[in-house]
Amino acid sequence: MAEEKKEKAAKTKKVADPKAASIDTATQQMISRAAELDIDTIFDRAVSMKPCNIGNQGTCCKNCGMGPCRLPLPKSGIEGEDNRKGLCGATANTIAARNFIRMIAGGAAAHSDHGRAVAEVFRSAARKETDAYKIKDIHKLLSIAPLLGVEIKVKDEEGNELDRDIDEIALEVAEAAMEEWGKPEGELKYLKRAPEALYEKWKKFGVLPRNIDREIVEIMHRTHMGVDQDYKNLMKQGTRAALADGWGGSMLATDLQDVLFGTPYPLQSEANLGVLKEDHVNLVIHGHEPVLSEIIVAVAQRPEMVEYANKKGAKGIQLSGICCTANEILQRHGVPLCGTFLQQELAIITGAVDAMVVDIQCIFQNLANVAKCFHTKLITTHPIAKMEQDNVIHIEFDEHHAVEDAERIVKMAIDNFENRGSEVMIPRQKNVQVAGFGVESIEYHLGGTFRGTYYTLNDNIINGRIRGVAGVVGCNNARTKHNEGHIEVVKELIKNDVIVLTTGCNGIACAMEGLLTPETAGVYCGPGLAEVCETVGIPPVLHLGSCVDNSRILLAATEVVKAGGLGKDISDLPAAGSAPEWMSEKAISIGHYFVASGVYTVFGVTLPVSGAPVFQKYLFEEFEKMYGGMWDLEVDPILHARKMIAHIDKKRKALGIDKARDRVLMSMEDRMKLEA
Ligand code: SF4
Ligand code: MSK
Repeated sequence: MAEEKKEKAAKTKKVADPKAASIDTATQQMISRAAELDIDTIFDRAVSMKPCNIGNQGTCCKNCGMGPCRLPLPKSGIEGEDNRKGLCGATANTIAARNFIRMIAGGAAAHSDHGRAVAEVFRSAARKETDAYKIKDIHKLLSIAPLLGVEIKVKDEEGNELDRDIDEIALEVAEAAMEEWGKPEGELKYLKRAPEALYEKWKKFGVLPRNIDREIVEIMHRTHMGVDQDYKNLMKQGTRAALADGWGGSMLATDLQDVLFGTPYPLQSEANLGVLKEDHVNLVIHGHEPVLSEIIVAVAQRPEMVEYANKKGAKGIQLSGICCTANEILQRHGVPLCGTFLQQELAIITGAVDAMVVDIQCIFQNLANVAKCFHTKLITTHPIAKMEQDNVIHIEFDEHHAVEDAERIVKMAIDNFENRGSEVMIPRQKNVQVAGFGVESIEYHLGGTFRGTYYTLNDNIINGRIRGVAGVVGCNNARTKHNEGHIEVVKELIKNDVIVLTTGCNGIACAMEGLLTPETAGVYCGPGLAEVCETVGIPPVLHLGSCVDNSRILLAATEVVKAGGLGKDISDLPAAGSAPEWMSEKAISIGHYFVASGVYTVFGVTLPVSGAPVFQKYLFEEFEKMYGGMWDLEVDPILHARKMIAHIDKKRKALGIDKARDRVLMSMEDRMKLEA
């Protein structure tokens, strides 16, 4: 009977259509291979399991044992008073706002805890408790020290200013940074890095974050049954926590990583599953924190390790990455990107991955089930991120024995090379990319050695060659076609002379598509942007790193404000934000700190607020009156990009620089569609 049932289930099992699942041919190929091998992937699960409609609308509350209370929007809509209530009387607005800010708390916690882990390693390095990490970028250390209240000069007895000892500065920076997570009073120190007008807005609306942890804890308190019941007041706390992420935890993570591991500068690499090599040991690194992967990169390059791999019959060791750990080691070492979030199972299905090492965030539990079908060793490394399956090896990483941990992992991958099955299938697709941009390199490339500022970028925005700036970031989402939204949005933007700053999986998608090369400019860009890119030799899509590196976008926008001519606040800039295929709570936190920093931010796929129209209106319209930025949702990628362009044009008009552009690229019909 059981066998019969199994057979029936196998016959009725829904499998993904590769062409409908992804625009990427390597991904399509591997989805087909998974089906041939009868291995279940996220693409199959997405076609066999529908999302919950009420959760999707944001109006399911399970914050107490009397629920879940489910408040779907009636099919006919709401006419007159909205009488929907949970058992306790919570309205749809309250429930949706609570759920929304709990997502912000989840995202801010993930980014900020990542930042804290880096700060702890930084402190160990500053205290000389570990030999594995050293301060690499002294210049950056000296630039952030004063922002954290650490003096970089001392006065001698005669009043002469002398340089302070670097180790002393590093230790004080480490301690000052750690304080930001839990200091008992005051506000986050980095908030003053924002344009003054923006800081004053935050102050006026009472959303200056006090410390990072407190804002997250307070969300959990306020959203507990029977506490905060006003969606506006709930969002005030959501705003505080999101700002504590963007201008706190994430920004500290980026800065301390740059000081420890080096500030990225542009370099060349490759992207997509085709970076795996059949005759090499393939070690794939996946997750978010670069503290372990940095050491793995160093260990894997050691001649004795390469020799060991040769002895085992491999030509060398090929490191590659998935998700944001990948972006971290790409931007500092040129390690190629193996794929985006949705390609993690597919990498193992090539049969060529000897070991996959994961740290935190965005890791599918199903990796363990897929790894079981192959020789791949799956290694978890973080005490807060383990898996229950028995084929998973846990090597707990610690900065005090970082090198030994990395050596064990690299050796394990090498030793496993000989266990590969004969059925290896690596797609050939890969593309060249230039990545590793940041606030400093944009200044250099678009400002030049003499000026070293953002004036040239501003000039090009003012004269209209560059119509505006877009930050396009975020995940893949299995509820929509893999990479389609990312690529169509970005192509539409650059076609209309909007320069794109990218991070996260959008950066990986663009790299796979070949959009991260200077040559792309001549193919896909409007004439203005193409001219600028060709003159300075940069791609029209600048890869700024991982999810925490969205803080680089905030700082780049601040530099543009400072350079002058484009208003006094980030909200004055002809700029917009986007996450076409978001899925993670971190994306909601990022989206909200962009909005609260003055950026019009459009999400694709879905947004869990549609079941509470009043709350949605608050986010989509009323936020603009306070912070200058607001949320939007647009599923169609072309309309998504065009809404961003329309906002950029609105800002150009307000600045009086709309006349500089004589080309009208959107037809009246297009505009009417947008206004409808
Ligand atoms: Fe229902 Fe109120 Fe409990 Fe939420 S808090 S589950 S709305 S009774
Ligand atoms: S990895 S958070 S899927 S961008 Fe940062 Fe990609 Fe989103 Fe994870």
